[in-house]
Amino acid sequence: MKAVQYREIGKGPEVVEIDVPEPGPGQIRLKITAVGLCHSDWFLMDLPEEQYSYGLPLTLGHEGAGVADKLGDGVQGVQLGASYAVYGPWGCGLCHACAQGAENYCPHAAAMGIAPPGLGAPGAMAEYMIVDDARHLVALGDLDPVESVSLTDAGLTPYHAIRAAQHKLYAGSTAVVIGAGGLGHVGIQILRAISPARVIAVDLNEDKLALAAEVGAHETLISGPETAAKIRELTGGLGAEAVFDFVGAQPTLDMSREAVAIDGYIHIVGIGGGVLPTGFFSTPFGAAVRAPYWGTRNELMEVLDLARVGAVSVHTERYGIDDAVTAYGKLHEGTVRGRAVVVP
Ligand code: NAD
Ligand code: 9ON
Ligand code: ZN
Ligand code: ZN
Repeated sequence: MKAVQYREIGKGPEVVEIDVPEPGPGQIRLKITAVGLCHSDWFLMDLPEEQYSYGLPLTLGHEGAGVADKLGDGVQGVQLGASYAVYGPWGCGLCHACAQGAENYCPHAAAMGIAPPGLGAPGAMAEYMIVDDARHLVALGDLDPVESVSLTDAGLTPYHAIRAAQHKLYAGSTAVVIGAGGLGHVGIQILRAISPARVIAVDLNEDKLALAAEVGAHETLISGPETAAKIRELTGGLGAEAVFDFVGAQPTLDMSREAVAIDGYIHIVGIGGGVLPTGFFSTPFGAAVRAPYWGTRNELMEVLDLARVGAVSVHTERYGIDDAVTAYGKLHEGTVRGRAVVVP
């Protein structure tokens, strides 16, 4: 089968031919119907060898959807031929966090050698993939897999961050979304769907800001050294009750710190390598800073339900598997509008 793999440090993704995998006991083989490209794929492919820990060769793709194609021994509750989304942050399944559906915060996964597909385990950017357990599948039903696959990360991750800040998002409050790319453009829609907050979107790129306005941002601002002051101006000097930074680089973390209100929330979602000093004389009184990771299983169900009622939709660009390298190139240069999705 065809697969898109990262095989050699510094060489970027490659389309290769590999064997179709067989499901072991308890596992499910999916025939992939759609797989999203995330900027984290570039985060790991840009790492120097001494910091790279995802294994090689790595089949990419941590936003996956497919049709159940073959069941390993003992699998129950999965319908052959039915359409599923893959819940990516695989945990041990047994601990307190996993019991709450928060496998994204399983403290045992790494030590047990459990890694998410596409971020250690073979991912979804292939014609087939193996899912380790039925609990990592969520039924898509009638949802179009291409339109909805990115909800497993570009939807789930902002949803998880926004839900944790929801008590700050009362009528009259302001939420700032920094980075209106794959995650950000879905985050804006989630904010509009589940809160009355005013949404200010910030990006370096005018096209991304146009998309942000199209999907519901009330205000859009070009990102730069003056942006935090503009956010303060728009909020009568108070700042934003919640800031969601989908970039996480030093300039955007500085902006987040300068733009957040007293007792506000900063959620650093982007893994851009910046550091945000928190404490007296650095952040406003009461301000909380959090770096959330992905989301929970039940939150994935909820975000898919938001799509079912039409409250959230992913703007997608479709590519065949042979064009995956081109799509990754566009993601790297910042010219994808919304999310690039490969349809094998
Ligand atoms: P993307 O490339 O689709 O979007 C990034 C957006 O940020 C682009 O629109 C770009 O123009 C904008 N941007 C870049 N620099 C900026 C700046 N200085 N100011 C304002 N905007 C700027 O990326 P994505 O796939 O949406 O991922 C966003 C980030 O979130 C990445 O760092 C990714 O690795 C990370 N991520 C984290 C988690 C998590 O669990 N914490 C999950 C998924 C992705
Ligand atoms: O889902 C993503 O994009 C994040 C959570 C991946 C982070 C990592 O492990 O590189
Ligand atoms: Zn991702
Ligand atoms: Zn666990």
